[in-house]
Amino acid sequence: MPTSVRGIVSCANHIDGEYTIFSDKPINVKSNIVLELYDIVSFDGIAAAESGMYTPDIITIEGRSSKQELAGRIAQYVHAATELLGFSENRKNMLARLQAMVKTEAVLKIFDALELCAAEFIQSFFSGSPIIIRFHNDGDGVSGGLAVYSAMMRLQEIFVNKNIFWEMQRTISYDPDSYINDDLVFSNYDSAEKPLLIIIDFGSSDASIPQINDAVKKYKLIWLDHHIYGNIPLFDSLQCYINSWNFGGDSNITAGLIAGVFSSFIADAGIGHLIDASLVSDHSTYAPNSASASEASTVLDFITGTRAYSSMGIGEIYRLVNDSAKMHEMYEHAENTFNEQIEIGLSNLKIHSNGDMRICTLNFDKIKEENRDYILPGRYSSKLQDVISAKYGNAVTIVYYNRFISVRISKGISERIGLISMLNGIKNSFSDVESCGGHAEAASIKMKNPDEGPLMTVVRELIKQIQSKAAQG
Ligand SMILES: [Mn+2]
Repeated sequence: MPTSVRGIVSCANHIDGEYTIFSDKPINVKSNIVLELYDIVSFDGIAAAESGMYTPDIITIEGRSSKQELAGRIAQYVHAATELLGFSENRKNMLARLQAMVKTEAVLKIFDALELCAAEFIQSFFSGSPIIIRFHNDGDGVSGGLAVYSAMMRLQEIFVNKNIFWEMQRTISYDPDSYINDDLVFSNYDSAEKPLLIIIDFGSSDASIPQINDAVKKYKLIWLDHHIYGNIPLFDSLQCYINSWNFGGDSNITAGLIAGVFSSFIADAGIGHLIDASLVSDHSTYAPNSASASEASTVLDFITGTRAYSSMGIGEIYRLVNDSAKMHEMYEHAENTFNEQIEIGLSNLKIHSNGDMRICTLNFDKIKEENRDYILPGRYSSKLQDVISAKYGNAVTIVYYNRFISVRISKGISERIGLISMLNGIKNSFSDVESCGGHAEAASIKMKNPDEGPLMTVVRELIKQIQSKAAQG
């Protein structure tokens, strides 16, 4: 039987003619006439089972509501929905788990800040606002993405928000391309709540600042990160910028952990193993000593760092993670692929040994030419460095390919070498270098052109400077 519905437009998708209408709850409507935000509309219809979408033949626009009237209705609904989700019970459970796992005060401050972020997220979700979630393409980033996906699945059981977009981020900054994409997506909507952008595990760098400054004028931003950033006052003014360093913590409180806590206010189940995978993946001191966590971490690192799996969407990854037989199979495959490719690397390695540290270089083309589903070079150099340093102790691994030089340095010698200032010096004296970045143990150089000549000149200079630093030590 068709029911009569009367409500206020809280979000309009002008491209598809789809709207979120708020009666006593949010519902989806496809309309053949154009509706505007805050229109009061009525119609008779039946919602489709899957999407909850109404497609009435006739919609009547009865008048206009006020912003306050709609805000009041949404607030009332969000309050009730929050109770339905078991927010306060979930809060209690996560707090207890967290206090046992991470014994620092920082985590309690982060916990309080995240409660606010979760409330903002729920509000945006039930308003029907468009939401883009960008997560970094590594084990930590995708664990965080998956945690938010779990929370989203729980919310979708109550109301299907059709305006959700997931993006795996392949750069370490919120770059102009990403910003332009997000701006285009959001420009299709008019919504009572500003569009929401969620950033997980990347972006705390100078290169993000122009885009972030523009974005915060137009969107709501929830930004969960653990990368150290010097320019704290700027981002400190953002209410939902949760970087562990800003709360007296450090990178050991991973982005996946932060995103897991954020999500646990909404969905209590299934978040713990994602947090564990994230901690293992980013070598956190809080990482559990568990076989399943390291298996999950290996798989997530593998599928986000391998060309052949780059088209996997978040939903597909979510189904994989929750299928233990498939996970185990993928783990075997990942281990085999890694081992095979590391073997090729080791046999093509050039060794520029010097005293108490081993300096190795590798042309990544050797890996690429023999493998269809090769591992992304940055991920590969970290793995290779792990193997070399386990075998020989302190080591420097330099992997180069196309326009990039990727450098990995053992913790024990990173202070002595001072990689970042070294790379900045090289950038200033070689005009062929476009940019450089990273941290003391992992950094990279980007050349202006893929010419081998200038690239090899820079590689040789790098080796020379590292050797001279090593000799000083
Ligand atoms: Mn991370």
